[in-house]
Amino acid sequence: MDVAIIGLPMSGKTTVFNALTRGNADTTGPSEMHVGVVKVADPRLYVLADIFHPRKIIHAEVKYWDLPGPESLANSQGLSGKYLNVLQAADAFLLVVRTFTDPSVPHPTYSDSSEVADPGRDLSAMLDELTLADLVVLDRGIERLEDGMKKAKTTERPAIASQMETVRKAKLGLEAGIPMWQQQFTGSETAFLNNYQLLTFKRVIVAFNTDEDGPEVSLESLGLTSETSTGLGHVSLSGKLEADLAMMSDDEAEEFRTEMGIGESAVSRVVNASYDTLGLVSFLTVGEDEVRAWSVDSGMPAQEAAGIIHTDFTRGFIRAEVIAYGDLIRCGSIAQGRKEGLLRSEGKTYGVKDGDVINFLINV
Ligand SMILES: Nc1nc2c(ncn2[C@@H]2O[C@H](COP(=O)(O)OP(=O)(O)OP(=O)(O)O)[C@@H](O)[C@H]2O)c(=O)[nH]1
Ligand SMILES: [Mg+2]
Repeated sequence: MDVAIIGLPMSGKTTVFNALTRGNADTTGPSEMHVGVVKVADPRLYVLADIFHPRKIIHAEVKYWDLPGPESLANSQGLSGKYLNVLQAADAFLLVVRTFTDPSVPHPTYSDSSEVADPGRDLSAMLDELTLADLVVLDRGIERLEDGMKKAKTTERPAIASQMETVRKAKLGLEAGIPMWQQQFTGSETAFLNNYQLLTFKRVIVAFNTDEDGPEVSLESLGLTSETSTGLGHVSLSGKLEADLAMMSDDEAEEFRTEMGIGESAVSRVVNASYDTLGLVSFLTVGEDEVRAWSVDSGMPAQEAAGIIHTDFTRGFIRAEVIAYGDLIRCGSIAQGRKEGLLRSEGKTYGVKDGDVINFLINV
């Protein structure tokens, strides 16, 4: 999964990136792009490894892309510059919002120290940037369709007219503050709109970057409209503190967390919020070679899930042998699971659930 970290300049994007990836990216110099990979810790893999003794344990991974803040907020091209391709390729956005009050860190727009931390205002500004970037793309699309219409043969016109109607409908929705993912379209409308790679089709997880002793931020307290706040994932974390902890050994960091009364690490909270927001689950595969976790949309048809392991597996799919993780652990082996009737044979359309241990039978 690819997650692009976005947010206003100086909101703490690179600091949060360092906290998540145990990175050491510079937060003092000019802003650059960074990429880092984080393993999604899944303790079930270790339990399975005790049974199967695989050569390797492979965790699911999240790749984080740290981007510079939008170059100019006053400019509608803010998010459509040279990083647009990274934004378009991302599966989700982690939107860092400043909540820390430190007056020594300047805000890009507000200079009065009483104004630097206003999470509701800054979150809305960034969500508006995403919407604005999409509106620019759609306006350009409408222009192109209008040009096409002028040159089109009579027989081609109805198709162009219906595409135009789809784009206008999407535009109206965006102007009413409804992100693309929340708008209702038919299958063919969605297929056409996907050509535009619109940013608000993607889900957003907000990371409120708080002071070290800062309280959790509740979305409800920010006075956002329901169109804006619906479906946003969110976590509160102190980027600076978490980046410091990420530099320590696991034991040291754990001790520190216990002493300071800080809960779960930022990494696992952000990953959990991302999985919840995107509706992702993990299925597991086991064998002598590797024990591995794969993340998929909850309920993804088994045939499609097989294609994540290898694209050829979709075509060659015969059936899936599935046992729930808990059942497998209780039985102690696949053979015992089969004996007890807990290993099920499932077809192409079976919806994959979290913790399914799956063996795909493939015709290659
Ligand atoms: N007090 C405090 N300072 C922070 C926190 N997070 C980031 N900072 C400081 O804010 C400044 C900007 O942090 P960065 O992580 O570089 O912010 P950014 O969003 O990546 O900035 P650009 O890439 O320039 O847009 C740095 O001086 C950080 O040390 C925080 O949680 N608390
Ligand atoms: Mg940065």
